[in-house]
Amino acid sequence: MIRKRFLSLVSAIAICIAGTALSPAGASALDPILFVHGWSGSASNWSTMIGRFEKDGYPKSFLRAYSYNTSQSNKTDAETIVKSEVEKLKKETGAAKVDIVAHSMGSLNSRWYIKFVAGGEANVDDWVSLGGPNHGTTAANICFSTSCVEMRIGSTFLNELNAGDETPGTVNYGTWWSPCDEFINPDSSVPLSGATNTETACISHLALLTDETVYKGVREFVK
Ligand SMILES: [Ca+2]
Ligand SMILES: [Ca+2]
Ligand SMILES: [Ca+2]
Repeated sequence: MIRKRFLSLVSAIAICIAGTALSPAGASALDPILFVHGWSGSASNWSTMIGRFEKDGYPKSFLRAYSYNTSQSNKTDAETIVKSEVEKLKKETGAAKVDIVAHSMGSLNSRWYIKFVAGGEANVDDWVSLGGPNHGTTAANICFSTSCVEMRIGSTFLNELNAGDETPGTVNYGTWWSPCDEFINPDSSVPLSGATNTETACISHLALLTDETVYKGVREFVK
């Protein structure tokens, strides 16, 4: 009897060890995240959010923010900068896919990357848009760079980006939009057909970057 119990204890331990071996500690299921800032923003826009992801267990190497020239076309950004940053992040982490978290206009060049740049869709697991002018904003009527013209309601760029499926392929799309966003007019510009669209509290365009409730939602979404 004792021996039998001992044997079943041994096999229980063996099952535990085998179970552990199937998901070794350190082999994180988390995808690395590329953070794409908006018009006239910079990598430092993401400091608060990156700090929170680190505190919640993401390795530093999994969290990449960069600065780029936001006056040029979003197509150029997608084809050159987003593409090379995704590839660098994949290479540095050994990951097969990355997640993208974009603020404001970063939503446009990163979604262009997924939709039109070769290999883009296959490289992205989750895509997040915080206050993205996904269907344009009247705020862009008073600025005149190539990228601003692209952000106008009904621009050729947006018509092309939103033609057919707004959320193409196997990528998991999520948007967060504030009913009080002073830069996105109308506020309903942000939600995308085929995405999980979340209304935030009444917060400003920049507060989408630092709001804790938004962060928690994004963290769950990209897991
Ligand atoms: Ca879709
Ligand atoms: Ca608004
Ligand atoms: Ca993910």
